[in-house]
Amino acid sequence: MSVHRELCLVLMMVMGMVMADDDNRMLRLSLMEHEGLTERLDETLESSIQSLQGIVEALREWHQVEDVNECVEGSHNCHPYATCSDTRHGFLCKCKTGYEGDGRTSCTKKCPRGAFAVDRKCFLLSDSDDQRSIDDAANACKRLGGFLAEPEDPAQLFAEISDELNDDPALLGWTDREMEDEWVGLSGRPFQHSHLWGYGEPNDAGGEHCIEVKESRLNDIDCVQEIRYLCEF
Ligand SMILES: [Ca+2]
Ligand SMILES: [Ca+2]
Ligand SMILES: [Ca+2]
Repeated sequence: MSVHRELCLVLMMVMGMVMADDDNRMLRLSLMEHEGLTERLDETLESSIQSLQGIVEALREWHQVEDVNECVEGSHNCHPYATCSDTRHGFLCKCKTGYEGDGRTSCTKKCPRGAFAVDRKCFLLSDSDDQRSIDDAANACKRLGGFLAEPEDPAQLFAEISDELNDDPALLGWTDREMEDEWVGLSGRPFQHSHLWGYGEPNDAGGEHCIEVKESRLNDIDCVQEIRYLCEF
């Protein structure tokens, strides 16, 4: 082997060692990076497992708590015009048919078009040119799905509709035509609003057996008289 060839071999060996050393450094760096990533993955995994364990524990506790029927024991807070349905760990409130609202704080009567709700009832005042006597008015209300008004709280109703009435009288559904001074509703329900008669009324002047509201007071009138009327739903 010539000296020249030996020298070449030595150089190649040295270069090989240098290159191998570079490869090792790269490998070490890559391993360090990999270890860091693995550590971070482990931490993430551990924290996820802890979260899941927390959820499982909460679900277990939730299932262990004994449910109560709030609707039966009366601890629900459904609106008086709503129905209560028991559910696991709670209850549901739904407004009754004909009412709308959230079932807890409100359930208001769904009124026909043009009518207004007062004290959970709907009332519709006839147009000013739609004037009828008692039986005709009662039939008109019936055709609309209601009846000639016999409000439970007339004072509140009259206050609410005073603007619409604009001091016009309106016919209501009470009469004493069967027996003088024995006032009853066309529905048969008793009349309980004697405190609302106007001054000197009822006076049965010439035979007055029907009732109108005028300026928030009651007055007996002749039943053939045709005036605006109030329907109730
Ligand atoms: Ca329940
Ligand atoms: Ca009378
Ligand atoms: Ca009168």
